[in-house]
Amino acid sequence: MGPIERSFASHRKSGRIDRRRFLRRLGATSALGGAAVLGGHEVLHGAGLLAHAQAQEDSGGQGGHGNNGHLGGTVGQVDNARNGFDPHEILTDFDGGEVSKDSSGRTVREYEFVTIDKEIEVAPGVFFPAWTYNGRVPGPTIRATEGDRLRVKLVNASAHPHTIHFHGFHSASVDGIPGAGEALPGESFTYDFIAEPFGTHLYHCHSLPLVQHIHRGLYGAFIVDPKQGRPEAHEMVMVMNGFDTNFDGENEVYALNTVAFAYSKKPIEINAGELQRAHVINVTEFDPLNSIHIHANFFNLYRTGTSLEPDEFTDTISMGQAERHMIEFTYDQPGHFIFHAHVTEFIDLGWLSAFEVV
Ligand SMILES: [Cu+2]
Repeated sequence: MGPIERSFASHRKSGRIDRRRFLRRLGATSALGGAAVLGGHEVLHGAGLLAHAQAQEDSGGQGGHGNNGHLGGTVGQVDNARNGFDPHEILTDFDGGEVSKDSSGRTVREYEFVTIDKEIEVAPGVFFPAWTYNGRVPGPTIRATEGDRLRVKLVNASAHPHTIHFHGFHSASVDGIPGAGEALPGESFTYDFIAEPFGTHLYHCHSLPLVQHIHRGLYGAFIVDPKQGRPEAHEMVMVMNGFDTNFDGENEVYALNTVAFAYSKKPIEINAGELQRAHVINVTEFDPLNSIHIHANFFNLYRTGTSLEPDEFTDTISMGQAERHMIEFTYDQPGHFIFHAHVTEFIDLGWLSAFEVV
């Protein structure tokens, strides 16, 4: 048994109610029409997560809603309008900011990020008290070209101090840590730096306690394109995240871009023969690893997106927290192809997705 397995094993023996039983109990509660108050923090009502998957297991694994009912899922729909964001839009809404040129002719991209405390629905009927950049989790996907100047203004409209810490090169004064770029409630701070090196990066809050500030939802993708560009492709951002909805130090819900099963209930439509490029970023707290595996295909892996040539050709990659990679693949034939975490427990808890290749 390696250190990671040992860590999982000791975690499970800790005497807490494990998260599967938690969700099954929750399903049973909601089936009786009740509402659950958990940990003094959360009101969860109508939750069918896992209970549905379990019911299907019990009935021989058949039945189902959507395209992958036999693999589990949730009953009902998350209200994207109430959340204020749609995972299907987050996939491709690259934000180039407010663009201008400085006196030297350099491209300047300006952004305003407002931190807002907001309850979001991460699975049907399962709510999480998030801290957000601009009301969404993950935050806006910043997209720049290597050498562009970024000016990102953080406006803190929440109840806690926050920062934006960018992975990439910048001066110490804009590192986005307490003492160097932290905005107290009601205050603001502007991070001004050059976007480099090129790659698939991330940003996140770095106020203390760090686990709280990241896990609550203060993170997002930061994509820096190489000056010479890359081949034409359909690009997507996939942030692997998890939510500890009862604040017991374990995630109860896993997802790509926040909403459990969003892309298995409504698969991502892609074209056969078209190059797909996904920027995959792991921000999952409380678990040492997350992973991605695509079915019936392999991908070219560009580690951290910092190279023009692939590092590896594979179908599964495991990632520690803040690790991120660019993957490229093409489906030649139409069909329904799932992709998911290969930390398989996460599948049942929401990290199951699918492509509909047309
Ligand atoms: Cu914060």
